[in-house]
Amino acid sequence: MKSSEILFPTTIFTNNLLTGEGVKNDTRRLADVDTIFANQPALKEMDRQQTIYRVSSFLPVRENTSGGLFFGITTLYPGKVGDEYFITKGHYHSHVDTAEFYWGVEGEGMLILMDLERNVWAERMFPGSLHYIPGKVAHRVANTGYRNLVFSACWPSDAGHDYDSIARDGFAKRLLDMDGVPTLR
Ligand code: M6P
Ligand code: ZN
Repeated sequence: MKSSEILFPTTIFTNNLLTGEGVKNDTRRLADVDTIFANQPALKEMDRQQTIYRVSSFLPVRENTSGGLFFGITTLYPGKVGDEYFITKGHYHSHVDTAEFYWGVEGEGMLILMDLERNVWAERMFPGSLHYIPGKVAHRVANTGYRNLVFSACWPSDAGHDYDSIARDGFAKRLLDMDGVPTLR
């Protein structure tokens, strides 16, 4: 019984990292995500062991629990493979109808979105930008700046990640640095 008790939270969120119960930290190195980039010759010249992003997630319930929520904070480092900005893998949700919030915390970037008809568009990310990602929309983030891009996310615990569709078909457009201007091509 928690009646009248005053509790300390089991999980803490400081310096863009989570610590405590239910926390999972993942590191994505260039070697883990190299197939997502178009310019494979440019990639061959790069240090494939470099980390391109880190994800700290708070998973207070089991994966696939209906009615629960997950929380994450991602730090995406600045850089490019050829003209293409560093990006997250990107995914649809396995339960394709489920939505998600992303919001910008630090740095500058772009949230790249693609619907099931493969229409692609993007929203600018900056500290305080808030993004509602509806169901049936794949989402990936690009760092278009010179500093770390930090963004947070909140999604249903039964959403799941469908990476396979993106691994197979990619996004229909890429975000490229065209003379210093981020451009979808
Ligand atoms: C956000 C959430 C996570 C996701 C992470 C990195 O924090 O959407 O579910 O894992 O971004 O994105 P991805 O899984 O596409 O690499
Ligand atoms: Zn998602």
